[in-house]
Amino acid sequence: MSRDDATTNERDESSETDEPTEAVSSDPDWPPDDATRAIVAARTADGPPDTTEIRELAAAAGYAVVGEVTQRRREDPTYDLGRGKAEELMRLAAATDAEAVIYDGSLSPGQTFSLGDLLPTGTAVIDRPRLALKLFADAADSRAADKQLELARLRYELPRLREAVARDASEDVRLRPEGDSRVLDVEKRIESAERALDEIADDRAARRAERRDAGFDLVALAGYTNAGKSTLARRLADEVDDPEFGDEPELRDDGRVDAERVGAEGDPADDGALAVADRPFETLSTTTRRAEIGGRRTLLTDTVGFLDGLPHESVRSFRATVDAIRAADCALLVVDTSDDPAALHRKLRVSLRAIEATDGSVIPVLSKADEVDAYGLAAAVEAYEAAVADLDPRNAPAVDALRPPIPVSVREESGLADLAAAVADALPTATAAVEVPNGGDTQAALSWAYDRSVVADVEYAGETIAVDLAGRPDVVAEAARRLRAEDTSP
Ligand SMILES: Nc1nc2c(ncn2[C@@H]2O[C@H](COP(=O)(O)OP(=O)(O)O)[C@@H](O)[C@H]2O)c(=O)[nH]1
Ligand SMILES: [Mg+2]
Repeated sequence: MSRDDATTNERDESSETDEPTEAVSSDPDWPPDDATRAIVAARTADGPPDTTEIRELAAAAGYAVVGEVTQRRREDPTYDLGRGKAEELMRLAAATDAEAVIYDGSLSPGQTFSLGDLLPTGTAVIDRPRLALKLFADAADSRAADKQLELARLRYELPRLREAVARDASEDVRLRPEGDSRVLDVEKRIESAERALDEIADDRAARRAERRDAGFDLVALAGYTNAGKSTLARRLADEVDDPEFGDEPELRDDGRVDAERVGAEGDPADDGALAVADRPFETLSTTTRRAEIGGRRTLLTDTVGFLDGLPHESVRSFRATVDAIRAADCALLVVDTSDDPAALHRKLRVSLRAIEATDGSVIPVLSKADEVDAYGLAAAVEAYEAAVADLDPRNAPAVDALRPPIPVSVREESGLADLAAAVADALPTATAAVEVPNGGDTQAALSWAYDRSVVADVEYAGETIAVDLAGRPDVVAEAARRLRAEDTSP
């Protein structure tokens, strides 16, 4: 063992004792009888574990957190936590009658079973991916979302099922997991869910192509859960969409109403609205609305937020989100300015990794800029830039597509014009100038161009019309072709 290892071990041992478990609430009416009592457990190798997010997720999933056990230590192969800490967790679970242990991290199938064996009988072991799947289940609201969720679940369950089968069969070599009918069944269901999702993805891609042909630029909002994506989407949206675009029913009103509510934090009348917005997953379906941004006709897609600790394959299951972002002409990556630098760094890394490579450009939006003063904003920009510089493009390919960040506050209506200008600048643009005779046929071609918002200027000079076109390159080219086609002069 090297000297370094020995030092690590010393620190590990001391941290097992110097971080006491959290005292359980003394309020006799808490937790409510109907809530599932849970203990949160967390381990980090560096720095003290921060359980804020996992507690929020647990609460959103309907758990009452009645205790907490944390440890600063490197991973233990058996329990993830060190043995001593795991036993402390077991005693706390017994003392608090906890029905579940919510683990802030990803447990291997083996660790899940070992921890389950150690804990009082009947205590469920729920790691972060399982908790996320539970939250996703509440949010699934369309066939596509159901399929994505089913696939993510099956992929999560498969290695655990293999482990369970292997445990049962450890004495009997004939009962190996590969041949087990339950394992084969799950594998078959995974294949069929993948096929169904492929079809849905193909339909979506075809619809995106149609929308582009109709002159729309595709803009997607991406980012970590709770970053402020939906609020920004509602603020930017300028009209109600038709159901064909896959909107949630409650979003079919004018989006501005909800955006105004953002300013009402602390107003008891608006508690409900804020509570809903703070739920990590309002919906699993992507939502698309029309929005005129920087003079461009766009379709703005709000996506499901990313979440740390989801296994990569599970994120891939939510491909409606990933596809919408990757296929967008421009993605707005929403980063919460009010996060501390460490959280900002972590969330940016998770988001950029999930986006993977993208063909379009990515505009970082420093959201909730009203939460900080000028000094805090400068610090946030600095933290953002340090985080970007620190990211390895091999792990987070989308880092290469990043443009300069734009601070925005929907609450205070600041930065929105800068954002619009940045979007217009990022979108692919072509221009063309055509001079055509002023006639009925030209008017038809001109109105085609107007419908697709590519007419920048028109000048009538006697018999001829000079038209300046600007906008999506393919639409500009088609508009120019149609106008010239009407030009029958020799
Ligand atoms: N102070 C402040 N809060 C905001 C702003 N925009 C959004 N929020 C709040 O941030 C939380 C998450 O917003 P939401 O749009 O649901 O985030 P999403 O999960 O990324 O879609 C909500 O409580 C919003 O009210 C803003 O400009 N300023
Ligand atoms: Mg949202």
